[in-house]
Amino acid sequence: MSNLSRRKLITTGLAATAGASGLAVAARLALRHGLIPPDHGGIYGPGETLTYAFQRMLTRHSLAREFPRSQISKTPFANVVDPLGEEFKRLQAGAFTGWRLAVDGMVARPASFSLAELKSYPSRNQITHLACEEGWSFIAEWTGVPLSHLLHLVGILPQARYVVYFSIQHDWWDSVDMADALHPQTLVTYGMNGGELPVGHGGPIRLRVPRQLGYKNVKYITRLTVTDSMKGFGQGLGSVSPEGGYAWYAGI
Ligand SMILES: Nc1nc2c(c(=O)[nH]1)N[C@H]1C(S)=C(S)[C@@H](COP(=O)(O)O)O[C@H]1N2
Ligand SMILES: [Mo]
Repeated sequence: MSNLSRRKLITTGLAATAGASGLAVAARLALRHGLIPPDHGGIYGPGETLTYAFQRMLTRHSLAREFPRSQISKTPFANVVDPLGEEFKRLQAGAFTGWRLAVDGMVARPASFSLAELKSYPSRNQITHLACEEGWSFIAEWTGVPLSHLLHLVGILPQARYVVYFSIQHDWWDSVDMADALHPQTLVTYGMNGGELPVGHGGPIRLRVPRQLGYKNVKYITRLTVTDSMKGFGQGLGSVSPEGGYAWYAGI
C-alpha cells in the first residue's frame, strides 16, 4: 500500500470510528499502545503525533528494503565526524580489544560485551541503504548481531519502552522505541562490505537502524540503556536531534 493511500485510510478510519472527539479517543489509544513520541510537545502537533502513532501501528513489522550485492555503492560516503579524542585513540591503538558495550537500565541482568563477545553471537548480514537528512545516501552490506539478541540476553523488563544508545562522542546519543529495538534488521554492527567496520563509518561498533535516517545510526556506541521514559535524558525529547530541530522519529 502506498503511503498516500495508507494515510487516507488512517484519516478516514479515524474519523469514522472516533467521530468528532476523534483526537481525544485516538490519543488515548496511542498512549495505551506506547505510541507517543518523546518529542511530541515540540514540533509535533496532536495531528502529527497521531499520524506517527498509526503509522507505527501499521508498520512495526515492515522490513527496510534489502538489495543484491551488485547494488553496493562503490565509494560509500563517510560523514565527517568531530575528532575522536584520547580515549578512542587509546582503544584504537589496542585494536579495540578493550572496547565494551554496556547494557543497563530496565534489564534483569546488566552486562557489558567486548567486541569478541559481540562477534561470537549469531550474526546477520544485510545490504541496506543509509540516507542522510542532507540528501546523500549509499548502499552497503552491514554485519552485526541483532540488537534483539543482546536484549534477550540481558532480559528486558516488561515496562521497557525505549532503548537509549550512547557514543564515545558524548554529544551523540539517540533512542528507539521497542518496535525498532526488537526489529530483526536493527543491528549492532561491527562489519561492513565484508571487512571490519571502518572508523569513518562508526567502527568498531555502530547501531544500524535501517528503517530510519542516517542520524539515528549512531557511531562508536559504548552503552545501551533500557528505560520506560525519556525524562532525565538530555532535555527529555528522546535524543539530541529534536534538541537541534530534527525529529526524534526519522522513519523512511
Ligand atoms: N557518533 C556519531 N554518529 C553519527 C554521526 C556523528 O557525527 N557521530 N553522524 C550521523 C549522521 S548525521 C549520519 S547521516 C550518519 C552518516 O553515516 P556514514 O558516515 O556511515 O555515512 O552517521 C550518523 N551517526
Ligand atoms: Mo546525516
